[in-house]
Amino acid sequence: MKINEKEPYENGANPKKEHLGKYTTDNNGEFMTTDQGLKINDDQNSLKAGDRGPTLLEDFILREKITHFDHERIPERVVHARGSGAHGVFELYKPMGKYTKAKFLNDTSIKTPVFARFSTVAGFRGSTDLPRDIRGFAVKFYTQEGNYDLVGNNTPVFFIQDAIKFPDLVHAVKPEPHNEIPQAASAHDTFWDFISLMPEAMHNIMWLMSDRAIPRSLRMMEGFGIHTFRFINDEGQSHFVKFHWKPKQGVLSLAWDEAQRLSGKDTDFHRRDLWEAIDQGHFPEWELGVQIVPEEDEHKYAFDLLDPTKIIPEEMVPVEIIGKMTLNRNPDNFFAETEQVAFHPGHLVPGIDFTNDPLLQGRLFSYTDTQITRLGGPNFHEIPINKSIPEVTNNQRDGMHRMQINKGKVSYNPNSMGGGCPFQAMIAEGGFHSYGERIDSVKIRNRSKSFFDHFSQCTLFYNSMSDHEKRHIQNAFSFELGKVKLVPIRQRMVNMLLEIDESLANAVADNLGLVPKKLSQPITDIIPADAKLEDYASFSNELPISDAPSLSMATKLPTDIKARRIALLTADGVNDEAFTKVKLQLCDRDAMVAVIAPKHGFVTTESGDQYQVDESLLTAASVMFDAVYVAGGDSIKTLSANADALHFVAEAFKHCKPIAADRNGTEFLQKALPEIKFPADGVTADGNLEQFVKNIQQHRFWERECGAGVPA
Ligand code: HDE
Repeated sequence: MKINEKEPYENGANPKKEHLGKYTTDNNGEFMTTDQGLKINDDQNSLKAGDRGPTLLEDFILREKITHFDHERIPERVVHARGSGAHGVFELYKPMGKYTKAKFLNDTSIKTPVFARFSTVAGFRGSTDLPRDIRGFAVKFYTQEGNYDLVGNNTPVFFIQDAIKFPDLVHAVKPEPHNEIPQAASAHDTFWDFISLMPEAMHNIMWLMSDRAIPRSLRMMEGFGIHTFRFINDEGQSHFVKFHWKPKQGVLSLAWDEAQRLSGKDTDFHRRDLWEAIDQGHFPEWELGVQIVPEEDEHKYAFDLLDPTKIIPEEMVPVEIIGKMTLNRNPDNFFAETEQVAFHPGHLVPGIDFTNDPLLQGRLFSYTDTQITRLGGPNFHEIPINKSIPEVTNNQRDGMHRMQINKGKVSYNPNSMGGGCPFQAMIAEGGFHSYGERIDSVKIRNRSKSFFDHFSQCTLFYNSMSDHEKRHIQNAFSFELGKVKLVPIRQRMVNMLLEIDESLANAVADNLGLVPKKLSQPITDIIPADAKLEDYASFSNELPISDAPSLSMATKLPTDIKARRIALLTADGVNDEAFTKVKLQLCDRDAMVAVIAPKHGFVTTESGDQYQVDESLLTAASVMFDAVYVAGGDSIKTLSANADALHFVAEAFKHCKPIAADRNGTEFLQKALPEIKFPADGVTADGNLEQFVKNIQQHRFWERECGAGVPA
């Protein structure tokens, strides 16, 4: 039996857990002991000289407990500190042997266990889930050939082209060093100062200013490997490959105002959403896609495949779907698993290899290096969440926190005393062999001219947006730059936008009270001293397409309402059908319906039946839900007199959410939204449940933003 086939997720059997063996414990039925295994008789009182006397230094139980507590924290990740993880499984749809010999991409009967960690980039570990930020999308595949990590983001490009700029980028976006403000936000001077001098960042900045950077849920994001990698087949032939994760849940966003409010109302909104969806059996799924480019086409495109600030538009090279990841188990312990998991783009298996992307090359150094500080030494691969399925057998020895007890005298190679073990594996036996790329060049600190076009793909991205997405990008730039104090930085940014799209530059400049100016010459600080300015100035890529629908989120709506959150607004006297029909039918479609009422406890219907309240108007807010249903009845009198209830609906309307009411529920809507004429887009006033469901699938009615607006 193939080891990966011992499926973790059926019948409660879990090879990862078996593999964790004695490390997992739930304390059930056990005596409390010290770290030395001594049974503890009193864990409530320290040892003192007399009832009221001083505590004695002798109290080793107290000292051990406090000492351990004192050292409970480890350094958080330098970036991507705030994260949420889940276990799952990867299943292959079709063998990919033509391109790669990786075993987990060849045998459709293998189910590969995975652990995924999603993260924000800039904020500290305890920061909000809801900043405008890129999200990390890292997946560890526990394959039979060792761990393979696909450490990507939810945008397909990155801010910089060369690893040497990464510390600068991160210093610029993190809270400013003198006062550590602002937390988890790019809307401040140092970030935009840096960006305004780094035109290569503009493509990822366009994604960052788009709705992609305020996802509705971690379950509703696409993921991208960003760099071009290589697939290597059994013949040693290489193909370039880009990786994509496509969520089955659709690709959806929040409204920016909503994200900011959620940061206060439920700062763990994304973490909770992922946890509850998995907990309730609504397992999120992503399909894995690949874009494959034959080796001989390396120079065919108007952009460089090694440049991580560029995409290969799907309209030029389609994404081939090859498998599916399902996240189906929450971690048992956040620290042990989500916090201690150590990803690394250099964790490879035979059949996958690197390219010379200079950003990727730098990453290959960084990840192990950072784990040594973060996880306290070189043995972090022994932490259960990081352990590979194949046993680790090599001559690495000792170091902090070594768990493995290596037997025998021999810890070197070659040896005769250990019978030559452990053996090196031939390629045919699964030994990893780097792709033999020919390299014949001079050493040089330079950037290829093929990396110099920074704006064509920004324009492509902007052109591909729907109207509301363009509007949101304009607003996001206006917000972020509006928070910048130094006017010359704002000016440099709107000048840069003029290189992308005139209407975008004008809209943002207008909001900032500025006029965009044509760049008189390219921004020179990234041009190497010996480069000719004319070469740089004239370098512009002609893309064969002027818009790419695949870039717009508007084309990626879900086809169901699975795990979407619906608020059922009620009070005593509500009609019975709210529960016997509305709630039931929505739950039948796997929606997550919460009963909201002025108070906790129970709500009594017209007929006198009682139903449990999930949240009161004090603890719930409309920003925690995708849609609101106001059920009619006598309850409407109570709700109409309740300012929180009126605000709940007005705010949902402001954030363009579907709203439905039945019977006299409409009167309540009218009171909450006196300026709005019903019927309005996305508002179902006649209790038509089918229409409400369709509206939830559509997610938001963004055109409402163009109306008068509501004071919520
Ligand atoms: Fe990372 N990155 N990164 N990064 N990165 C880290 O590693 C780094 C880059 C990404 O959930 C760190 O374990 C450098 C691109 C994710 O644990 C660190 C460069 C992409 C995560 C590091 C990059 C990523 C990290 C911090 C430029 C998308 C979180 C803690 C050369 C393809 C993984 C850690 C998790 C984490 C370095 C650029 C994705 C410091 C030097 C491009 C998803 O090693």
